[in-house]
Amino acid sequence: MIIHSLHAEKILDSRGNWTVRAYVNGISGTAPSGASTGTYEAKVIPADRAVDIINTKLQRLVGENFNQIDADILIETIDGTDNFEKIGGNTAIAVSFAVFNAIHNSTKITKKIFPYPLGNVFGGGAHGGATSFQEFLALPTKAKSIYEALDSNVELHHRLRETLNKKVKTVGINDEGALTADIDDLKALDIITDIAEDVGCRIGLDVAASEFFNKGQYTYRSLKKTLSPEDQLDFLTETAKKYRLIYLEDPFDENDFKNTQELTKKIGNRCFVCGDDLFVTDEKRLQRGIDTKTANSLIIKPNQVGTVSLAQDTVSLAKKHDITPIISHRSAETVDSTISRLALFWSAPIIKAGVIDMRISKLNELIRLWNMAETPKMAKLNK
Ligand code: 2PG
Ligand code: MG
Repeated sequence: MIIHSLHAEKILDSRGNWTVRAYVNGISGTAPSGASTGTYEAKVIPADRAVDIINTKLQRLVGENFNQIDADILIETIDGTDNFEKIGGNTAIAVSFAVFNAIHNSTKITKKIFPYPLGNVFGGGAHGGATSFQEFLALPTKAKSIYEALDSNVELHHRLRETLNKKVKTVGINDEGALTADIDDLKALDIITDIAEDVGCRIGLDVAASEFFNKGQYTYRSLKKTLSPEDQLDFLTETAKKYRLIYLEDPFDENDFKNTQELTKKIGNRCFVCGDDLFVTDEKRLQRGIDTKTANSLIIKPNQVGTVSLAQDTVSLAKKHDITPIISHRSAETVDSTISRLALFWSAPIIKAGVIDMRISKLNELIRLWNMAETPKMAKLNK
């Protein structure tokens, strides 16, 4: 594809902060951003600067014939650092997404295997809410179609809202459209698990443990307890067993490969033990995880590494070693739905993309693709 035009503008994201939207040949890509960011993520620069860089430095892409990899390599070369220190990972991903969308704009998507939506129904931590666990996630493992899958997740969200409204004084909504209430982590699990079975969902958690790890201890505010890493290992092993958890993301601090490995040894045959802040979509960190058998799945957030191609390299490495790649949104989003198309392109079996409010842009894109596919099928989950 020849890039005839490239330009950018500053737009608002779901937290009301400015972000950057790039256009390649009139087709857009937008940078999302996180609240519980991993230390090793690509650097984020202010939206004004990102816009300026796209409209000046990155104009070197205009006039050339590109595939995704060559465009992404040129973006990396223009930056010239390891972590997009100069042009910003947000600048890079907006352009890289726009390139992807422009390339695939006119081609019919022929992929048939659809990812299960992993939906955040209740939350706390850095996204707002009383619990230390950041996300209580629904996975509609029994669904036979994307419609059934989304139906299960919204049903769980609706019933949970009703139940909480009856039981708790103040019920709210956080950054990702997940419900919040003044209950502790285990009470929340009790209530959610009761409903989940009824609607065909299994439950998972994004512990996002780095956010409440301080001076070598995990402090659970609502449960009023502080755990050593060894106690955290026991606590999560028991919790996974008691609530039949199918998914546990970032169970330990982002530098703790060892305890994550222990947990995977204990529950990895029946639960996705997943690295997000731990791997930050980075090929080298994932390789370290593979060498030490640290986790059996990882979160893929293209903006953590800055380009579609770098994220794709990590997806390929994961698949080669039977590590399940889970494509994910960020807590601050726009209506950009590139990750839904990427999940299909990469045949990822799971996509983490929210349940309600503006997150529906990703979910409704999955529906569009489902209806366009000739014989669509849900992916196989190996848990
Ligand atoms: C996460 C994400 C998305 P954030 O931790 O997995 O749910 O949150 O974008 O704030 O890092
Ligand atoms: Mg996470």
